[in-house]
Amino acid sequence: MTPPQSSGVLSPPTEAVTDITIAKNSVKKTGDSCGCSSNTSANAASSFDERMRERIAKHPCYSEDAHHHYARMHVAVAPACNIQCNYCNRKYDCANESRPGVVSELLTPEEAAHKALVIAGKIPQMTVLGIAGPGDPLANPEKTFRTFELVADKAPDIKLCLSTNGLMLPDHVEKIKALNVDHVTITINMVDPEIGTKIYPWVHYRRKRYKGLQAAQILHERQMEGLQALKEADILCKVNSVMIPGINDEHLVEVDRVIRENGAFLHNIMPLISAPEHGTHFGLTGQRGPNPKELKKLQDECADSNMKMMRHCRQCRADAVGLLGEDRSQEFTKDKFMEMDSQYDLELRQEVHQGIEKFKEEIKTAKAKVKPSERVKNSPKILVAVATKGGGIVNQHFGHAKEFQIFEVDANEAKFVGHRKIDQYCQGGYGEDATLEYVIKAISDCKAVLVSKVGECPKAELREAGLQVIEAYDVIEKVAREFYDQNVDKF
Ligand code: CLF
Ligand code: SF4
Repeated sequence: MTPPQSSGVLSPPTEAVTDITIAKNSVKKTGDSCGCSSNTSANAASSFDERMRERIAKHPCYSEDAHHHYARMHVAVAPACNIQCNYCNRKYDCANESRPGVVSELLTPEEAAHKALVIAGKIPQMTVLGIAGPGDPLANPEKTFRTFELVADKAPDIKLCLSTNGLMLPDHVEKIKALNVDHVTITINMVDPEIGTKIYPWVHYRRKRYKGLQAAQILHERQMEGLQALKEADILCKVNSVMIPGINDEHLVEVDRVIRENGAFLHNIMPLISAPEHGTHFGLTGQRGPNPKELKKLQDECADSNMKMMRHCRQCRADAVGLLGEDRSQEFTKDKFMEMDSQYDLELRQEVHQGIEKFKEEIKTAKAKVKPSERVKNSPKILVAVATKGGGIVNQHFGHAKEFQIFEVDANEAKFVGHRKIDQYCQGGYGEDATLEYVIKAISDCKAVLVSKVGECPKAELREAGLQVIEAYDVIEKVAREFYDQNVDKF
């Protein structure tokens, strides 16, 4: 088939915004920009919606839309933890908010604040500073809050974010509010302490170690108390849940219901990543994680319950830097960033953000153009795999992709539903056959792969495996919907 034609290409909003180039389309306002896949009731007060939209518009985790454009960074200032999770090995970063098996460089609050200012200057689309480990931020409250104070003082436009297991959250909500931290994540894996006993062997609470049911009971009560307190303080709360097949997978529907009733804004169900080499209890006992199909099924089930569902989490590390799908932490190791000067410039940052917002409007226009005027019922749904460097554009060479974004497409829309990590096919200018086989396997449930370019060899093999190859440089949803319309009779 003929690939959908690009309608021309714009330059990035500023040179400082690296890797963001989008296709040019006429600007026309459309309504929703919230981004998280959701079914918010249509008659919700529009001023409330507008305020909410503003609060999440530049947070790459709280808004799926924002994650194509804005970056986050983490600083690893919080080494201690006060509980034990069976999927965690304390030699590594907190697995509630990080990929297991990763070790971050521990920083003092002063070093962390300097790093944040350096990166705010070098990557102006970095809008959020998160503290997510390597232990639990609220088991290290002085270091966590000192870091936030230092950054807020010098860089007031950076949003502050923290992620906690929740055990000490009720004690700190007032301070969190006072520091203007508007986004807090609690990892809640159960609302039934019996199930909790299979996940948490102990908790350390008020100078005493508790085990078994009592430990899980304390953790559960403190998490619920913390969630309530965040709601009362009007702080946006995301809940992370680790999906552990055979332990809490079926139970997470109930968790979803309870957290929603208690005011959580967003639910992020993450797959357990478990391997013997991580040295965790689950890794050593052979506990498996869910496959992408199982994860999506559970996410769909919970999304049906009207809860906003996060599907774009990358389980990033405690010193992550960049857009969610990329990892630039190695550019900013301690030996490097301590040699760099802070070039934080509020005006420049605001200019860059205005450019990004303009581009987002154009993307919305492109999406609106491929939307049918009336909703089509019962059209078949398919998946497509997309190679992108960000910006909401098909703009990456097949051989350079380290992940594919997965979009579910039907006659009405193309919706982001997840991502698949892969090894890069092209290494040192050559394609690896074994890698290609693995890549094809990772996206074998997709009907097409959308890329900016692909070599003849991998193209032939992808086609042989039943995947159509679409080469384009344009807005993802536009390319995906056009592919769908041109091939719908084959699905
Ligand atoms: Fe970091 Fe977490 Fe804040 Fe985001 S991450 S503290 S909410 S700024 Fe985001 Fe990373 Fe997933 Fe976390 S992709 S692991 S959800
Ligand atoms: Fe590990 Fe995080 Fe659990 Fe603490 S809360 S045990 S650091 S996964």
